[in-house]
Amino acid sequence: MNLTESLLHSLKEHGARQIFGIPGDFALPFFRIIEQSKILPLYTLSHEPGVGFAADASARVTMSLGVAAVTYGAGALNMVNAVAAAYSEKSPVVVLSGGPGKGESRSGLLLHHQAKTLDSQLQMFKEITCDQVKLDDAARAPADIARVLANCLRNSEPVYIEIPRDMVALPCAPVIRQDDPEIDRDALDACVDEILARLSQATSPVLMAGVEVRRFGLEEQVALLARRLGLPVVTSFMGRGLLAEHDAPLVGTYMGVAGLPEVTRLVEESDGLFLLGEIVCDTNFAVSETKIDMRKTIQALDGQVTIGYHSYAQLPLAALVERMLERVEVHERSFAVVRQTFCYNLPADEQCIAPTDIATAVNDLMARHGKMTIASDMGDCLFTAMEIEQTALVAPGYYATMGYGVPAGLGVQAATGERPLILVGDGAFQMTGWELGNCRRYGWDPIVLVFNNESWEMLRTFQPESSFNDLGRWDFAQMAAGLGGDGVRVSTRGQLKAALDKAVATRGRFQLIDISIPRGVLSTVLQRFVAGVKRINAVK
Ligand code: TPW
Ligand code: MG
Repeated sequence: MNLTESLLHSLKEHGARQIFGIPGDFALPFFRIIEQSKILPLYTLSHEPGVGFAADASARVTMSLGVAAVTYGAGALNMVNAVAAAYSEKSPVVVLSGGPGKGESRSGLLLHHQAKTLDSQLQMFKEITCDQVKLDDAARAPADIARVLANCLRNSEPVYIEIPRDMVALPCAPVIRQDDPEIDRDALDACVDEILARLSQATSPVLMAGVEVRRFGLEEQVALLARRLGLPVVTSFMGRGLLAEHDAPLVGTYMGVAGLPEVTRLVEESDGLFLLGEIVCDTNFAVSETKIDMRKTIQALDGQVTIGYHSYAQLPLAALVERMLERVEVHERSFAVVRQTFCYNLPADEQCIAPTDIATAVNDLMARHGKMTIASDMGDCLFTAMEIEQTALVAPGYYATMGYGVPAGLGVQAATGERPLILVGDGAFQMTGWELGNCRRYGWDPIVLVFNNESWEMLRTFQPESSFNDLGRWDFAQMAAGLGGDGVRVSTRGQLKAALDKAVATRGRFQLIDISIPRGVLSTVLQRFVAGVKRINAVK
């Protein structure tokens, strides 16, 4: 076995299902081994941000490693934003980068793709990954790979592996997977005692489920725990889509001033808020008029539990949930939860289309044809997704990068084989929409809804006086044919309905619906968000 094969087998053993990538001269040798060894399928895309986003989405949707393979410098540095997004939203992406051979590094010449020093790239990725290795020693490589991949899964954060191009084919031993570290059972029990006592003293406890619940594959256990404890469950904006396929007492999505008042009240008035795997960030929590006192909550995140003013270190979420389930008596409490309601039955009339109509049309579609996984970009499309019934969702709800939606949808279809629904604004489509051109080669056929308001509308909402937010009309429907798919432009609700029906019925080619939305027309959720933010800012 050579070094690259040893790495590929280990990636597969740790849960990777495929590799997304773009080669370059520093990466050609290891790409050759990826292709010839057939250990993992390789999907090449067109631009490195797309590679990073596809790998990130595949990690999120399969709850295991996503792999992004690139060349040194121009390739890897093109992917910094996507990896930063994965880091901040806790997606376990493995960056595989080619690198200068050991011999070349000593040549004394500057090498092409080199930024400042030969290690500049490694230094940059240190900032946005939880562990790194340069595989420049074949004897040490198996232990290094085992450590890095274990950390990737344990922390659910990206890692960086650089392969000098003259190392790829050296003989190498297989990687032996690391055992998980021992857990301090006494600390775990003390922690569980304290949490259960707090929750039972509270008059209105609430469980808020965050992305770590999905990253660590705990949705079923958390749904069961909530039922046993009789706790209503909410997700955050970032956690939207969690527990959608599980029997949890799910009330809705907490969005402070932008959310439904009953969900906002439930969370903000709770005297026992249990944040399970929740990223404590502004998009999840800053949009509130009543500031939540984090010191009064119970927070389990990043392998530690914080209760009030003290913390228990090194308690992984899975161990915590498992122990809580063992400790809570087996009978399940039934209690009434008021669930969010959604709109159905879009009239097939001549009216122009508002974002909320798209949510209704998607609800109709899923009611008839079954639920689909949604990949959404940043923009009003993501706020509109909050008006779509609970279904699996991958989206950059916290880091909020544009360009995510299309490549994420491709990542979802590659990883699961299932046809996704992609929601994307015209501005974001301009960034990464071209990646759809790769669908034909691989047989992917996503349904793509472009929210085309000829505008950076979210920005206009906050600063209406700036005309630089006008984008002009791009005819995305026309472009679809050139990219190997079918495109149609719609501007009335009747046309939207008909186009969606046709898209669902047509398999084998991507289906793009370019939806004209008048400028200034926002989803109901984004309207509430903007009004709320303006209210909060007026008080400050
Ligand atoms: C990579 C900043 C946030 S929202 C937005 C911009 C430019 C406008 C989005 O326009 P789009 O959607 O896609 O047409 P909509 O509904 O608002 O009309 N660069 C990156 N990420 C972000 N978030 C920005 C800039 C931004
Ligand atoms: Mg737009």
